[in-house]
Amino acid sequence: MMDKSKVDYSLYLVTDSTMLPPGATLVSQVNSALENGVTLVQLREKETDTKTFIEEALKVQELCRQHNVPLIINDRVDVALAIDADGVHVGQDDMPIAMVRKLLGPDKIIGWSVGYEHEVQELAAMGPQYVDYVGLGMIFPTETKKNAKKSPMGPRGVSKLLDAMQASNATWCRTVGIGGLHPNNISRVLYQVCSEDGKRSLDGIAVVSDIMASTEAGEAAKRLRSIIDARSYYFVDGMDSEICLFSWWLQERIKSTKQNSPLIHHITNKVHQNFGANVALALGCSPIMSEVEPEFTELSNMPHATLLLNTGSVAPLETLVSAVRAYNEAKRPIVFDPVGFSATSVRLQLNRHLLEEGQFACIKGNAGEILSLADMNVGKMRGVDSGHTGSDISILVAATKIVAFRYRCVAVCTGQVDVVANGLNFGQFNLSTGSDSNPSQLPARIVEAGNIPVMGKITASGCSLGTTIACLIGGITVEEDIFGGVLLAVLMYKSAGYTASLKCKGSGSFQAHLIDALDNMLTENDPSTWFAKTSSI
Ligand code: 3NM
Ligand code: MG
Repeated sequence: MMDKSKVDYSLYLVTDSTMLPPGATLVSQVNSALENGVTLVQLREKETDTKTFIEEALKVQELCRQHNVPLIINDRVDVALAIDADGVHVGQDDMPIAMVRKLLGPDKIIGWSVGYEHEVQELAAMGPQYVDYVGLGMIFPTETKKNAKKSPMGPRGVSKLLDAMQASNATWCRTVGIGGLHPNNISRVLYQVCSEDGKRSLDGIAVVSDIMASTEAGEAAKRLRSIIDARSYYFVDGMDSEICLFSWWLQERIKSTKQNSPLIHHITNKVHQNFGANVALALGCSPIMSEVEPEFTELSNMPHATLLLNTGSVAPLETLVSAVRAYNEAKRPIVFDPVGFSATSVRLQLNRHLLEEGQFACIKGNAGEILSLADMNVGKMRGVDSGHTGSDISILVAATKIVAFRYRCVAVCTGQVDVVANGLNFGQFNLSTGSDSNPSQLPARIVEAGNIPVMGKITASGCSLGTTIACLIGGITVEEDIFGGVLLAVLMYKSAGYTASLKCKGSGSFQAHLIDALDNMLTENDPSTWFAKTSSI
């Protein structure tokens, strides 16, 4: 007898015989998958006659039993009862849960497809006797589910559903993510998806095509298994997250930027393009401005390619989305600058869409943008850009930490005092139990160099901090980290601003001096002379 409280949901195979590659059968694919780490199998055969379905189900059941893996039947409660399967999975339009439970009895597994918060509320209202696990999706676009009524919710949408489950105390219910999951996005989904109280993450992932359509189903399952078991996600392959602020470390960092001369792909607003390119050149990097979709994949695969995505750009949403996909897939960092995050409804939608779907190494914004991103009351914060009081700073620190946590990134809030918060969690994720921390516990630092009013008199000075961050994290190689790189960039840029403000004769020459200062800082590489200071908060 299966004990349903002990089911391992980590790698859930959902079948579909219509996509089998030549030479493979349903049974052969499931067998290869079971031998390589799949922990749960669902027979989901929409186009098979009942008789054949039952024959196949019995064969799959025998294999599952050999591997001690539960077998779930999609939709067909009658088939599940007839063969004594371990459970049934139903969608929102299938038999109501209460009836399924009545027919199956208390010991079988019931899974339910959930895509919206109101469905989570229904789940919670039913209580623990009904649904054992939910499939949360769809996460990314997929060809597998024909005529899907839902649109992709991205990892962020899944986190919101976990928040709803926490809020309604649906703690008994296990969760798997589904929809468009493949080796190139699974680790970041598991890493990114977490309830905001830090207590709940996905129990596993469910895939159809990645295994069923594979000519090497065993290899496909093995690959997924190793990604899940690694419990880690890196923005740059092989990177760790030791933060070290000794001068020599900063010097090494700068050296590696110089040596690697990262390609800094800008998608940014017109006003920033020229300035950003000059800042990148001053920092020894190669700038490129491209909104040419067909070349994104090629660009993202160039050595040390890094994307600065500034949504003050006028590029269409599809262009921005495909840039994010290309860099996420190539595992190269993206610095996201959501300019005027919620200034208009169009921008809000565009920025939200990108945040729901992508994974960013760094999100940088001014106080207004960071507060909006954290869903904090912006009305109260009017005027924060000019002169913080002590309490203002603590609000900004709290908001920056929320953004860092929610989007699993390093978040930067710029202003007279810059705040940098680290939500990377050392690249680690857990299944089921959340992230070992909540937003308020994240490490954060402030960076200050006094007030530099002339900074606000030139255009795109904030955007060029984005460029600086992209340059410094673009040069990162193994063993080094994003948080340190972002912090270094913030320190460097603020110090350059301070130096330039002493030398300039007005805002026009300030810009030239700012570029000079960055250029000199890179050449001299002596962080002990930099003016800006950082402290933890
Ligand atoms: N259910 P693939 S998405 C069966 O959102 C199914 O509920 C979904 O297939 C949901 O792994 C989906 O090939 C198909 O993308 C997932
Ligand atoms: Mg169904």
